[in-house]
Amino acid sequence: MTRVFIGIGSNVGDRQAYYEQAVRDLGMIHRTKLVRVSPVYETEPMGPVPQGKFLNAVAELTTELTAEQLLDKLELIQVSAGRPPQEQRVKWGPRTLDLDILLFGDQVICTDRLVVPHPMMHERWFVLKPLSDLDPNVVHPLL
Ligand code: A4P
Ligand code: MG
Repeated sequence: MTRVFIGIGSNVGDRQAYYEQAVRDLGMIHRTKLVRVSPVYETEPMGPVPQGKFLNAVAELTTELTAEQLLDKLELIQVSAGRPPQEQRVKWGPRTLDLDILLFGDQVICTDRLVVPHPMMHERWFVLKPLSDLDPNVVHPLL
């Protein structure tokens, strides 16, 4: 079993509904258990693209899946929330639902598809605050 933290973000449409559906969907992933979710925060958009405010939260899971298998499930959940498939997206642009693997146990992964820990998590209040709500003693495996 691997302990995993997933970043949840939404800044398009009914953000609260996308968030709630994401939590339900995360709870239904095969060989995976949803442990708990952080409070939800409304946050100012970060990055180069002008866009609306986000709702952000972090979910804690335990899973028997590999990180790549879990990423496949997250991709399905995002598309079912109306997000266009990967090749049609604007990098850093607005999104109905974004699910990022922040931490996957203490694994360090760097492939074409997957970078874990998520590259900028340690600079982002909208990640660090909900993550520390869940567990203030979490340790970043690299920093
Ligand atoms: N990918 C690589 N590593 C990971 C990982 N650890 N978790 C790949 C999930 N996916 C990962 O992701 C593009 C590809 O990244 C995926 O297909 C996967 O193979 P994406 O979600 O389609 O693209 P993106 O979200 O635009 O890119 P990225 O790099 O995830 O952007 P971020 O870092 O999520 O930034 N401001 C606020 N306040 N709140 C936010 O949530 N989010 C962003 C997006 C910008 N500003 C924000 C927020
Ligand atoms: Mg993303």
